[in-house]
This record gives sequence, C-alpha cells and structure tokens, in this order.
Amino acid sequence: MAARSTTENHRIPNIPESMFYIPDFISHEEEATLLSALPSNRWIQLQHRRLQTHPSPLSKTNTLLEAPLPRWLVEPIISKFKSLGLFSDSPHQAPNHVLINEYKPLEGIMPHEDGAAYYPIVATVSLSSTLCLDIYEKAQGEDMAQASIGSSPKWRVLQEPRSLLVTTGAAYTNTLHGISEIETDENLGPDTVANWTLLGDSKAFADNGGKNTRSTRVSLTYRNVLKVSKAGARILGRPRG
Ligand SMILES: O=C(O)CCC(=O)C(=O)O
Repeated sequence: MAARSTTENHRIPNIPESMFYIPDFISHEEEATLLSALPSNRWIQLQHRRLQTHPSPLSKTNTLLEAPLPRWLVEPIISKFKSLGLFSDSPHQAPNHVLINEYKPLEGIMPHEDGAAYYPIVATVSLSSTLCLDIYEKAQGEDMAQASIGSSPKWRVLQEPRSLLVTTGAAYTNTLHGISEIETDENLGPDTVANWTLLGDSKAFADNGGKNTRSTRVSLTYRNVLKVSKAGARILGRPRG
C-alpha cells in the first residue's frame, strides 16, 4: 500500500494485520451529498437490512459485467483512496464494485467473510450513525458458521459516521465480521474497542456511560472484483449518475 506513513498512523492495534481506521475521512457536506444521491429505486429489502449493488450484482460465477461506477460513488471517495495508495496493488488499481447496506436499529449482518471473488482489500465508508463491527477469529479449517455461532466476537471496531475502515491482509483472510442486531452498543471503552485510540470522538462515548444508541446507518463497501467480463461494457457502458 503506498502512502504508507499516512495509513500506518491509523493502524488498529492488537487485531490481526491489517485494519486501518480513519475518522472524518469525508466531510459533513460530502456525507450529505452521498446520502441524497442514493437512488431510491435500487434497494433490495433483505430480512435484516436493505442493500444496493453498484454497478450490478455479480453473476453465479462471481463475475462482474464491466461497467463504470456511478459518478457519485467515484468522487470524492475513490480520489481520496488514490491519494492514500489504497487499491493501487489490486488488479484494476481501483475498486470496481460497491455494496451499500442500510441498517436500522435492531438490524445487522451475520458473521461472514468476504471471500475469494474479490482482491483481499475492502474499504468501508460509514454514513449517518455509529455502530460496532464485530470481528471473529476464523480457526484453521473451521466451518464458517461454527466459528461464530454462539461465540463472542474477539474484537470490536467502532465505526463513526464519515469514517473509513480498511481491512486487508490476514484480517481479510483469517477473520469473520458481522453486526449484531441490537439497538445500543454497550461497554464501549479502551479495553473493549480495538480502535478506541483512533476514534474521532471517544469522549462522546465515554461521557455517555460507554453506550452508543444506534440510528439508521448506511455503509459503502468498496471492493475490487477479480473476474470482469467485457460483455458488460456494451450493455452498461454509460455511467449512471
Ligand atoms: O456494513 C458494514 O460495515 C459491513 C458490510 C459487510 O459486511 C458486507 O457488505 O459484506
């Protein structure tokens, strides 16, 4: 990863390498612009969250039909990634796929891994609300579901609005991540939150008795899909803004 010194200052300690947390990665204005750009007709309602996929969902063989991301997902975020050197060593030197998840309080996502369809780096921008991402250790050869069912997360990463979380290396391949379906994240402090010292405003949570009351959160997860089919360029050639 280029611009190493910038990201090194944001490396999350005491967690498998490598996760980086950057608070205030985007401004309040950029956050508002992104939220207002979300197309209302692209949501797919799942059991415990809503989802949009840009430019399109992957095929059954994990292939992406080549198409540009919409402009509002490129600027300013991908330019900021470039200045940090993020995705520079991925096959397409930039993310080509974005999943947008929306979680209301009491919604979440089961522990899972992102898998081999993607180059092993994911960059998540959080909007609107704070919540904890739970990280589980994946034992060698262990079945994914067994690793997490009934077990407590080994680490918690608190994601504030406008922050960036980057997961790569062993953290990408050897851990699972999930979001519990709760209304309030509790017991937040320096010993229980892996990125406590990197937070933009840890005092706000300390002053609130170690609690975070969730409101609706939107996350943008940028990835690089490895298999890309050129056939898509003819069908989906124009950027959708
Ligand atoms: O919303 C998040 O921060 C996590 C999203 C996620 O795990 C995924 O898209 O696979």
